[in-house]
Amino acid sequence: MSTEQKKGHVVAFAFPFGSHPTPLLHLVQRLAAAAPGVNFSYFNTAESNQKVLPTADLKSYDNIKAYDVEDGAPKGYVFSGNPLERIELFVKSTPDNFRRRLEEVVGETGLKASCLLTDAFLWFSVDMAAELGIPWVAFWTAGPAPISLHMYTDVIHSRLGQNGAAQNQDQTLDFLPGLSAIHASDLPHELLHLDQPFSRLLYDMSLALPRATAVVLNSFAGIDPDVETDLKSKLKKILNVGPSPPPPGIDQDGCLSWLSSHAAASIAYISFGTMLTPPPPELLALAEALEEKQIPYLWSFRDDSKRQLLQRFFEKTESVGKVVEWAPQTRILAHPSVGVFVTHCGWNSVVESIMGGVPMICRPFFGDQMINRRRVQDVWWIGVGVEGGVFTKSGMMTALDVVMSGGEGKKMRENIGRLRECASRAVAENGSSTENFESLVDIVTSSSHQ
Ligand code: U2F
Repeated sequence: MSTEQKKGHVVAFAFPFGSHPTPLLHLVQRLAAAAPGVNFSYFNTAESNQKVLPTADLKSYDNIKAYDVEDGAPKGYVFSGNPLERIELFVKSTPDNFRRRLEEVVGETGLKASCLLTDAFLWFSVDMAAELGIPWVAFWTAGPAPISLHMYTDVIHSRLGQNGAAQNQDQTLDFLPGLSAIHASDLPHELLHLDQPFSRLLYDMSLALPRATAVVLNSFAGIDPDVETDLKSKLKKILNVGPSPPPPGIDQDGCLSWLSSHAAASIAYISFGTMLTPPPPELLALAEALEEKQIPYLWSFRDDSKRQLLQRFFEKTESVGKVVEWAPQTRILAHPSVGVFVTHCGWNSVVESIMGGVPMICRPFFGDQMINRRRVQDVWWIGVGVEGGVFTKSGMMTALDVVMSGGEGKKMRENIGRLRECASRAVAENGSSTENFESLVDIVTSSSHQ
């Protein structure tokens, strides 16, 4: 079917940082396969597109086109190194950068937008969609608990105060449905302090989400039932469509054959996602604990500024360790040799660990990661945090003992098994995530007939 013959034009706007753009692109690909009669456009910054598009195989879709939008950085701008700087420049350039590009694309193709499917952070889409008279579908890339906490920002401020430093950090949020295990200390900085542009963006998002036609999550029914029920009362439609089918993940460094030469559940897989590396003293403590316990490890490590620090450790442990710049994570976590995942608790990593049946040692850093750690450790019982919240040699050794050799580790694996069954039911034929995905296809295609 040629572009002109296709009905409808779904326009996806990515938030171009961390692992946000990739899951949105995967969702667009799933939708494009399910609705071949609809055109899809994927808008992202050039820098982020250069990272995500090469792995996406868009050539096999004749109904997806990717476009670059401006990132807000003036020509020749020299970044200070603060990661928030890029985000703030980008946020300042919205919504005009997306609006301009959309007008150009509509002009070039003659295809008016029939639905906006955007990262939930890009809340301005609600007004843009209203102006165009089309639905706004918001994609939330994290779990149900963090979105619920954002929806309760005002209540949290009235109970705890806006100044995080003045609070009792151990106070639990037992005044919020399904969130009583969360401590004040788990709350992200940007939820408590609304004075920064990024915090403001998240607050504005929480006000906009109830107006969305649907909010889509890479999550599944039953993982946080009380939170889900409460969210249903606040949003028009909430569609858990996960866990998303894992991307193939190319194994260019031979991780899988390396894993296969090891005993079942013997390896520690270490990765801190796409945005961070722990600070130097913690990296050293983690390395010392692995060495002392003689745990074979597979480490996804690509921070050249900190590589020198670990060089001696990597050399000394060469016979038991493997270090790669990028690992096919979903396939690694599904491998029987992996016994523990040392993680920052990014939402995708947590879901992938559940699907792989691997218990976690959690060292969260920012955003939703402390909330995810709390759920892993105290609600689902499928992992542990590290003593004192930061890596120390002794704390890490204790955590490794708990997860890899004790009866507790066995119990965690059983608990993960139950969650995994729940996820598998959700994505089976007639499962809730399968049905939700069909509803999403309906929203996208019915708006195409307007
Ligand atoms: C931000 O999270 P991150 O991007 O840092 O981390 P994850 O949500 O865990 O996603 C990382 C993804 O990258 C993949 C891995 C995940 O799908 O499988 N990956 C890989 O394939 N190979 C590697 O060597 C390393 C990673 C943010 F920081 C979090 O707080 C949020 O929860 C998250 C979602 O909004 O975005």
